[in-house]
Amino acid sequence: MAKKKEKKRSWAEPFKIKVVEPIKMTTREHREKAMKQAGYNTFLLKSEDVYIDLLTDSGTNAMSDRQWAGMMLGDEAYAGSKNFYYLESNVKKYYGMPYFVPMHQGRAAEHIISKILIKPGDYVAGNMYFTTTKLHQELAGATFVDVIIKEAHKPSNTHKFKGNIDIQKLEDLINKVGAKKLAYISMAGPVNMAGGQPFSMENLKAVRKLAKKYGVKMWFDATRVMENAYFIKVREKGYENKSLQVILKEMCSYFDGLWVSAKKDLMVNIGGIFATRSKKVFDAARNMVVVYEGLHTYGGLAGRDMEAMARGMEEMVSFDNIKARVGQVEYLGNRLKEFGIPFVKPIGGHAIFLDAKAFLPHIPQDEFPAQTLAAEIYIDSGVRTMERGIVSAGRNKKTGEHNYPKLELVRITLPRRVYTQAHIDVTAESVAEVFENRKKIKGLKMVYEPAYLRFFQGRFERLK
Ligand code: P70
Repeated sequence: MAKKKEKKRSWAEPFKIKVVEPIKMTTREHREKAMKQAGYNTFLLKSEDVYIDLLTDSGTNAMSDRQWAGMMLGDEAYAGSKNFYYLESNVKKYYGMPYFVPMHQGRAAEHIISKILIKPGDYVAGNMYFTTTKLHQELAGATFVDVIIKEAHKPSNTHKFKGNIDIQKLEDLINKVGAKKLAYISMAGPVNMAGGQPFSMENLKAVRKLAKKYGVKMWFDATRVMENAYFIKVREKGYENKSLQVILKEMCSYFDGLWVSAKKDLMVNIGGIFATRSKKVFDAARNMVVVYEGLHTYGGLAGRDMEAMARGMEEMVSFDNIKARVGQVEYLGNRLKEFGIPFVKPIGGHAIFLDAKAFLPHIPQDEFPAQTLAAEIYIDSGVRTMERGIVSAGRNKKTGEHNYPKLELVRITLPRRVYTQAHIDVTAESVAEVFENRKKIKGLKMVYEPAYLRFFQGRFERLK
C-alpha cells in the first residue's frame, strides 16, 4: 500500500496580543539625518526614530498578563519583601542553586563574581568572550583566554554545537598557567558573540570532568540558557524526551554558580540573578551587594520586578514558548537565505548574525564593515540592529591596537513575543535591498572613542 503523503501543517505562537504600542515609519531623509546625528552608532539613536527595533532582546520583551498582574503585587518593603522569597524559591526550583542574591541586571553579577573570585594576575577561560563579562574579569585583574572550538570562529561552519569548549585547549591552558592561577572557567550558553550558538551536554560534562581533575571552579553565564536547553533537546541524542525544565536543572548541576541577565529568558524589563551552591561565595556576594546594589533582599530591584521575574521563570521553561521564539529566528534566517544573504550558520537562538565581511568585502575591517552595515540597514528602513565585530572587540590591553575578531557581524535580534511575522518580512526585505546596493556603500572612521565598552557610545563619520 502506498504511504500516505504527510501534510505539512503550520504552527503559531502560543499567545495572542492584548496590548499594542504604536510604532511609526519615517522617511529616508529623516533617517539619514538621525543616523548622522547619532554618529553612525545605532545605540545612539532615539527609539522614537526607530521603526522595528531589533537592537536587542534585553529588557525589550513582552510580559504576559500573568506577569503584569504580578506587578500589582509588589511588596515594596525595604527588607524581606515577599516577592524576594518567592523568587528565591523559584531560583532553587528551576536552576537548582541553593543560594541566591538578586541583582539589578547581569553585569552587576559579573562585577561581583569577578571581584570575589579573581586575584590580579589570574586567568579566566571562556567559550568566546562576552563584552561586559570580559571587561569585569579584566577590571578585577584577570587575563581572559578564549577556549571555544575553532569552528565557532567560522561563520559558514555548520557544527551543531559551536558553543563547545575545546577540551585540549583548556587543558593546555591549565598546564601552562597552573590550575591555581585559573580563577574559574566562564561558560556561556548559548554563546552570544558566536551567533547564539549552544554547547552540548556532552561537552559540558567533559569540561566538568577536567575541572574536577584540576580543582578548577566553573561559573555559568545562564543568560539565555533556555535556548541552549532547547537546542540540546532537539539536537542531542538522549535528550529528545526530556523536558526543558529537566535539561536546565542538569546543565546547572555541573556548575559551582551562575549569573543571569533576567532581561532575556525571564521576559522582564529589568533584573539579574546571582546564584551559587557555595555558602562562602554566597556570603561574600550578599555582603558586597549592599555596597554596590542595595539590600540583599532586593539588590537594586523593586518588589514588583522580582515578582515579574519569578513568574517569567515559570513561563520560560515552556517548550511551546521557546519553540515559537527560536522558530521566529529560523523564519528570519530562511527568508534571508532566499535572498542569498551571508549570515552565521547554523541559525542561532536569539538572533541572526549577518556576516559583514562577506556582505561588504570591499570595506577593510578597520573601516568597520559591521558598524557600517547596521547604519545602512537603519537608513534603508528604520530597522535597528547592532554591530558585533571590531568595535565590540575593543583594543588589546597591552598594545593599544584594535582587536581584530574573526567574526565581523551585525546582529538582528528578536525580542520575545513582540513582533509579528510581517515585521520579520519587512526586515528581511530591507536587508535584501541593502544587499542589492552593497557595492556603493562606503566605510566609516571613528571620531570619538570612550575608554570602556566603546560600541555603546563611540561616534563615527562616513568616509568619502
Ligand atoms: C544584549 C545584552 C547582555 C548580556 C549577555 C550575556 C550573554 C551578560 C550580559 C549582561 C545587552 C548588551 C550588553 C553588552 C553589549 C551589548 C548589549 N546582553 N551575558 O543585547 O547583562 O545587560 O543585564 O547587564 O548577552 O546582548 P546585562
